[in-house]
Amino acid sequence: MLPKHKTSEHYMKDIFKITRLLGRKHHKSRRMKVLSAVLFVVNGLTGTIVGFRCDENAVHCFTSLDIQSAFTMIGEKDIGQVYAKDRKLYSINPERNGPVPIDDIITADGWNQTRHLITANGSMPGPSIIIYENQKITILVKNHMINEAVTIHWHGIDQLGLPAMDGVAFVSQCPILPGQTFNYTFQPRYGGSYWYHSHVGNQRDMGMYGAFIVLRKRDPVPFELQHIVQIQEWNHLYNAMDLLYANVKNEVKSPNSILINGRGELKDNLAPLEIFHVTKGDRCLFRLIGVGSMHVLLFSIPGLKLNVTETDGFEVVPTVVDNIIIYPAERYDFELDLDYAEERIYNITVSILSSKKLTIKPFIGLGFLNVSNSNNLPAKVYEQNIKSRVLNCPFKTYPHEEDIVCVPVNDLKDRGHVNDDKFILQKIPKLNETALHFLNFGFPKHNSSINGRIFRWPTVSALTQPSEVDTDCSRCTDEETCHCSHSLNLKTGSTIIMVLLNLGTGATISHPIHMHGHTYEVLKMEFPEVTIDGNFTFSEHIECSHTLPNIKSSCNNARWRNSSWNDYNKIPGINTVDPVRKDTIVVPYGGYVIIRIEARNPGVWFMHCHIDKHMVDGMALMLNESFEQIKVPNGLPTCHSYLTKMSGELSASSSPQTSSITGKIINLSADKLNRFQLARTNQWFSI
Ligand SMILES: [Cu+2]
Repeated sequence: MLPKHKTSEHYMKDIFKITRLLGRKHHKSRRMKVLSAVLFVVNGLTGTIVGFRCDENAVHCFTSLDIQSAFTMIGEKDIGQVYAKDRKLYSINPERNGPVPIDDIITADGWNQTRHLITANGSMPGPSIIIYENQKITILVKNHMINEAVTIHWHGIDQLGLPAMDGVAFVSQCPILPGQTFNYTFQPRYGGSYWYHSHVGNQRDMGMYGAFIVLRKRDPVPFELQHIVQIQEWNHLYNAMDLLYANVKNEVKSPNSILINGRGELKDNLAPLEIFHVTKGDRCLFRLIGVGSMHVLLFSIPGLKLNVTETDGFEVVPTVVDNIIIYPAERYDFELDLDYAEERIYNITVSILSSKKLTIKPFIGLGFLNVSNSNNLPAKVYEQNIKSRVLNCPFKTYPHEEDIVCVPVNDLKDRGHVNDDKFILQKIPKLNETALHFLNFGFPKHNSSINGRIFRWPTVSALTQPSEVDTDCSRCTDEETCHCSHSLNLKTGSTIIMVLLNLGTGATISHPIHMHGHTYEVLKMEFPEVTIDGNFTFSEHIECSHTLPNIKSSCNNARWRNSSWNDYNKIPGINTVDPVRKDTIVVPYGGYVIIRIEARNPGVWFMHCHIDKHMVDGMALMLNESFEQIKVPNGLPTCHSYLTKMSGELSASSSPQTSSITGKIINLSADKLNRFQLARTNQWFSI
């Protein structure tokens, strides 16, 4: 047992270690503030996310999400407007003495000016939804807003055979209008940490997100010892009008703060923070979810190592690191080995990294880990390591940081728990055919795009009204960009190799690329060479143009420089044995990622950068997969632009406001596939 007096001594060491590792430019007042912050937390602040948990023995569970406006820093009834002080909240109502309960108040960073949010069930994060593998779940999403349409996407769930449940407005469904309710019913097949969020505009940046956890009955850590950690940067401008105004004035500002489970602090305001409780002798699992809008975050618990066991719902060989770099939409599950923990409160820190070279800024995100030790267990001491291991760097070596060892995400290896057949649709036979696609994510000619195609959103649901979508991108050339509803046809049963690249004139920062409807195997990641001074040398494995050097080309039509690599098995460094699977991967600035899927999940699947602004501006496309085999629920509502003719294709009845997937399933014919591809003949779509 450690003598009690060591606790505070070690705590001070911890404070200074954080300062050394993450905040070299930190000044003394910040250190003192962190110390006082912890003292307030000892008084018993806590934070919980109330959610829905499906009974372990249930076959089909039901819950609902009420999408509604909400406001920060306002309590119910006589509480009214509140302000933060000493990690507590107080009402400005003079008749309310003393602190008010914090659980029902959305504090965000405790900024005294109320912000308008869009939430599920009035909380931020929204309620966590927790079910077991292969349980069916029905979630009624009711839109209670008066001004805005909404949809909910279940991020990371592949929606096998149920593409209409994917929740992308104008891709997999018509948006849910004010007053309407949509019935999402689906059956997640494999366990892991997922999340849900709005897929309309930038609503998720306004609070419309929550955790979606799929438990495995064989999971080694009991549910009661699992914790959800949702981290994000917070910007007081993150609503559509403020962002637009800031763009017009060309003054988009850096984030104001960082939130952990919806709680953070603005400068020195001592707003309530999140605290997690663990006990020595227990196993404990943390499900880290990047719910941010655009910034790259560095997560750590200084003094404790993170044993990463999963990413994006995929189990990996446990890998010990000190810090995790997390981009928007990624998930990393880790365990803490509490044998090494002392009985005390540890800081949980989150820093913002600059967008290109990931320069580490002083941490502004703070939460707490309270370790108790009721059985007086001793604490082991880690072997002394001078260098800090950082998971998920988008380069081989960290610029300007000699003490950091980069652990690329493809160093994570398949743990072998998952039978590959779980990931594919058994009903569709596998063909002995492979297609190769190069997709360049960037800003050629300053346009957010994929292969120079700036995504134009359909004005109907592409899944149900394919003939009304113009997918013609022929005005794009090898060097010129264009606007179009970019889609990529994937042949049923074929193997798809995608080279996701970030090269050419539009390569400026790394992008987290998310694919709906699949998780993909990460067969290879190629990073730029970086000198300690921060000079990048881009990969030359890819040829952007026959006539221009890569740095002068838009790189809209890339190919391997060595054509023998068209057979992906011949690419040096390819891993087809134990690759990690992801649904969101960082495509490194100056490099590329090779991924593989099998086209055996028919649907129209969105693929896009998960930096919201990049997606909204056009870095997105639709995967038009096995279209002739797509099944959609009978009676799924359709919608039309006012400029189009009625399609009438699926409208057997007048549009119901509630979809039902209990109706008979109908097949879209091959004829409609052709119309999807040939819809450009419709004059209304010519611009
Ligand atoms: Cu991006």
